[in-house]
Amino acid sequence: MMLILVLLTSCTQPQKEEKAAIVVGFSQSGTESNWRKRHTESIKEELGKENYQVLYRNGFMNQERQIQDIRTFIAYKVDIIIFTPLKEDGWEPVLKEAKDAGIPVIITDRNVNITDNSLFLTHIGPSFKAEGNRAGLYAYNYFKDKEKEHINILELKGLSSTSPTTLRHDGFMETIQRDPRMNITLTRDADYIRLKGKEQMNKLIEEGLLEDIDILFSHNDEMTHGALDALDAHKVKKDLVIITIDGQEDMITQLKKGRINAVVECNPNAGWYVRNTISRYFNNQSIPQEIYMPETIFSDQSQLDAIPTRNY
Ligand code: GZL
Repeated sequence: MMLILVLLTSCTQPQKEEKAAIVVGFSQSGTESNWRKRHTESIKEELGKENYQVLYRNGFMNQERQIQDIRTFIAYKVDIIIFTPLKEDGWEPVLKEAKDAGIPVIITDRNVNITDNSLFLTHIGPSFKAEGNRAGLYAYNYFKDKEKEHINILELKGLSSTSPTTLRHDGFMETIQRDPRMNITLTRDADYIRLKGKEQMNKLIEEGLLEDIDILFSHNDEMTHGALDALDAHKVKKDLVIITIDGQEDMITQLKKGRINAVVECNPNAGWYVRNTISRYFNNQSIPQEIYMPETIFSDQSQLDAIPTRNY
């Protein structure tokens, strides 16, 4: 009797549907800096706290590869796509494919240059223009009470046609124009890469072009490290105001040593914001079109021993 009872209940009781785990496709642009590595870790760590299945692809700074990665996610029918665009253009077709497949897309860190905002759910990232503003404001305040006829600036720029490079430059220009003595007299591209920063600075030193430069404004810490490597290699002893962006631990160390003047923070810890946005999406809660990360600036005016340890 008992056996029949067990068989009956087990057959009649519907098997509890195991809710399939949400599948997240995460396409990262590359691994060019410690900042980027932290950005990746932060997102993976936070998504790991949910029982999501995460498919991670590294685009190795190759947009074509990244587009293929996103197409793989679409073919795999993931539930949502997170991606950091290497550059700002060329994304419309694949974002349209994702939309046609009914897959929402969250853009993190760098942004895309598209007109149709329905092609993505939201952008989660820094305010690159504000970072440029803070860098320029530091430069302006540093020289405002100093007697000097001209203030010449060398700008080490990140990868071209990317939102951080464009907006950091625009933000910097916006604030230095308060001082007519200030001008960017030299610009070099180093793609956010340490070795390229070193190569560009080596060339400028060898060509004698560093002589008239008062300020180095560098779009990220990796390129600044490269520039410092070149200055050391050539034993350059020159008063140079150095302003950099990211806030890597090893750059805060240089700030504390007095080697550089200001580190504008670019917050890589997007993980919690991405996790929260995915949760809001699947719970049908509202999501703003733009989610900015909190950031600040550390400089020789800050209480250096109060700067929180960086996790990148
Ligand atoms: C900015 C990010 C930039 C960092 C660099 O959010 O895209 O790319 O500033 C990184 O370190 O290479």
